[in-house]
Amino acid sequence: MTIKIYGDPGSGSLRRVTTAAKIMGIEIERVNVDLFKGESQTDEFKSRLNPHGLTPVLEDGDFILYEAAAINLYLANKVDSLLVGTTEKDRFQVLQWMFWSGEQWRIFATTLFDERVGKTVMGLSKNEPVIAFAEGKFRAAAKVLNQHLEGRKFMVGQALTLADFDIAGPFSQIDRSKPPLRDYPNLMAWHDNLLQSVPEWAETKAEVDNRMDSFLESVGVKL
Ligand SMILES: N[C@@H](CCC(=O)N[C@@H](CS)C(=O)NCC(=O)O)C(=O)O
Repeated sequence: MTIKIYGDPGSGSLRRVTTAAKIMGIEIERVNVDLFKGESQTDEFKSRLNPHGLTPVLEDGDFILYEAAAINLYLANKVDSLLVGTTEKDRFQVLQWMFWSGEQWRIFATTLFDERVGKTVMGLSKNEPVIAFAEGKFRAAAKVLNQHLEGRKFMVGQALTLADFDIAGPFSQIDRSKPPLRDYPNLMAWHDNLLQSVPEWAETKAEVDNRMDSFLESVGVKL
């Protein structure tokens, strides 16, 4: 039975999974969830797939799993992928960055998305102190990442791992939610290298951009 992945093509979180699945050669069936129509917030979605009303969600037979990082580890485990790291130490460092990026990195990019994109689409006014707080936290984390990435092509070791996708997540909405990434040259160079050396990451960028830009145009929103 094919593994189903639920999500919206405009989602940077879904993109982390679809990119990794493609690289690992795992066939998935995409199930579209229109987040702008609130399709992840229905009672049916919450009771069957994710009580938090968030995507992506994996369905593998009767097994349901949410959180993109957990889904990627599950997929990697199925095929013994080296995307989890090549040595034991690398594998724990991959986990370190994956856990850290959920709590200390992407959360602030998500806040900037909610404030700058979500609220604009809904016609609500932005909370400037919240934006300033999120930007401050994001910058503190970006500074450390920028130092870590000096002279490196990948987050861990010498090869692409799941940590790269988790850290790269905020680049998905860079021109819309405007996280201050462009002030950190090593981060930008690392991400440019990902786009050039990992065609699957470039493909999913185009998918996110197309979905987001056409949606924003359809509702007359210019950011
Ligand atoms: N920590 C979660 C984040 C998931 C998340 O924020 N998903 C967003 C799309 S990128 C979503 O489904 N939002 C739906 C909503 O808020 O209604 C993960 O990494 O999977």
